Amino acid sequence: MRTLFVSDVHLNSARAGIVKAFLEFLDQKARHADALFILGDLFDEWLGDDDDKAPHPEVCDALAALTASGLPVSVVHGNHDFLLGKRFAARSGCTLLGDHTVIDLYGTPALIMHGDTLCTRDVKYQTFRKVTRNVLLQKLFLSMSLAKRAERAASIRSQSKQDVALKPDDIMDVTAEAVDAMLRRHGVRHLIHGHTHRPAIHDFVLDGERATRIVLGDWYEQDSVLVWDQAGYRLGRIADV
Ligand code: LP5
Ligand code: MN
Repeated sequence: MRTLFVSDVHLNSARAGIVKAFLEFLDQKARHADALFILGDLFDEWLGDDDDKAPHPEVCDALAALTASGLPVSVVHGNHDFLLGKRFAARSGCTLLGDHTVIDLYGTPALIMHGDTLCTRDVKYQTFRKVTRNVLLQKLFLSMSLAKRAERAASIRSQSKQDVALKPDDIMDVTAEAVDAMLRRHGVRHLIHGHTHRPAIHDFVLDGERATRIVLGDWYEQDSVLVWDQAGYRLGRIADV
């Protein structure tokens, strides 16, 4: 009886080792869980549900096999794969969640999200996010050929890379104000997210109550996973859980 969380796997054909590790995770550890939550950036690039470049078909098939076996898999959009849509959901059997969702973890309510909306000091990113989450602009983008979309995405990525190199590190982390406001708004004291690639468990006090923010790491080197069961939670690497 346990629920698993992963985030920022960033699957990409250039990272064969990570693809292999993730497929093994789906086929082994995940099979014995109650539920799996993928908190964004599962794919390093997803240019629409017709984006069938490797390793997308293989990963969708593995997710489909897992969900067909009865395991509920929920997926949150990340800033790299926010175009995951209905066809992906139908094909993989995964449930696409909204940006911020409260779930029940064996009696403890917890708010889950990708985490990018908490980085409120990264004003340039937040503007970029607003534009790219506009439904009409997304429709326009998706109406272009896949080749054209890939071209546009490459230029956005290169601009983003240049910007990230110049941004001070702390700007790209969450702000305490955004975290507090989010917990208050949803009336919970547990938050689980990824995005910042800074795995940690932060315990603090909010309005006189104990609160916890659990940050999942990425899969570049860490294959970070959070396990939650009736006894509590553990944040570690696949081999440890
Ligand atoms: O990638 P990472 O983790 O290093 O950096 C992120 C933020 N960057 C991004 C961009 C992604 O890397 C690439 C997304 C490609 C999407 C392709 C599909 C496009 C669909 C369009 C549909 C309408 O998320 C980075 C953060 C960092 O995390 C830390 O949180 O700082 O944010 C940026 O770098 C944003 C830049 O500062 C601004 C980018 C400007 C790009 C200009 C093009 C705008 C045109 C958009 C309209 C189509
Ligand atoms: Mn991200």
